[in-house]
Amino acid sequence: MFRYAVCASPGAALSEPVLYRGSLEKVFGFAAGLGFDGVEIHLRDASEVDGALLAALSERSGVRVAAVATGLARRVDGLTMIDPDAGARRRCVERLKGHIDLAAEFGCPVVVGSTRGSLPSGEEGRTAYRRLVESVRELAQHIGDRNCSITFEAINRYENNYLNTAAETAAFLDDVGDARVGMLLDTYHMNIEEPDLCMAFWRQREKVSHIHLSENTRRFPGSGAVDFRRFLQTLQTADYRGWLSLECLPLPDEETAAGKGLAYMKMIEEMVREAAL
Ligand code: LER
Ligand code: MN
Repeated sequence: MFRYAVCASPGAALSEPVLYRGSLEKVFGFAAGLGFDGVEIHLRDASEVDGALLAALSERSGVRVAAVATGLARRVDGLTMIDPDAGARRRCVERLKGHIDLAAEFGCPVVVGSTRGSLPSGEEGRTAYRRLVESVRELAQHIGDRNCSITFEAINRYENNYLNTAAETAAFLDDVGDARVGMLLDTYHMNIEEPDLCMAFWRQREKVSHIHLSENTRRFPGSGAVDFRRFLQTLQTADYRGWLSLECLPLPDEETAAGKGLAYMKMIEEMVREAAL
């Protein structure tokens, strides 16, 4: 059985692909009611949430904290690990260490992606890339031997101008060279960047530690053109053990998107498992 999570955030803008906004009580209540196994929490800063409250809500609802995501640190506060200003780079790395400390309390991965920024051209770009490698190594070292990891996301070219495909991201992970850093694949970004989603996943299956699900339109699974049946078949063949996290726009509204998206994925999973018998 795959494990499904839903993305939520206390303060994200409506344009962000998270399904639930607002109080954590509401988020965990909805997630439990709909049958999700986990909640992926998107935060600009770890101080936005109280770790003890999060632990109590998770315990009470039986819904796990699936991941802590960091992209809002860039999209709201403009922080990147490649900023030409050394002070701004440091603020970004320290901010992400806060996310790691929170995630480590729950033994879950930290999603890192948007804070890589976009590279300038030429020598400056090569310097910025080296800074990114160094920063991600520093973050991995910050994890130490705690039960946590970084899952680094391949993101489409319109949001970040490098590390767009699974293969490019795999080469970056080789440069980082730390087993605590794996790969996140997101079907929305893959649909833009990859000729074949299943092949892209299959080639990097040893590295993939987390998956975001949404349609080509970034709406809930089952409302668009992504072939989730073939995708789940591929995950099953690869014996994928990470989370499947619904990272979709709250359209037409959050409950419809979360409810229909999860029901669709579970139905597809059942079909795939029965076909394999
Ligand atoms: C973050 O997981 C992501 O996929 C970004 O595209 C959010 O804008
Ligand atoms: Mn994503």
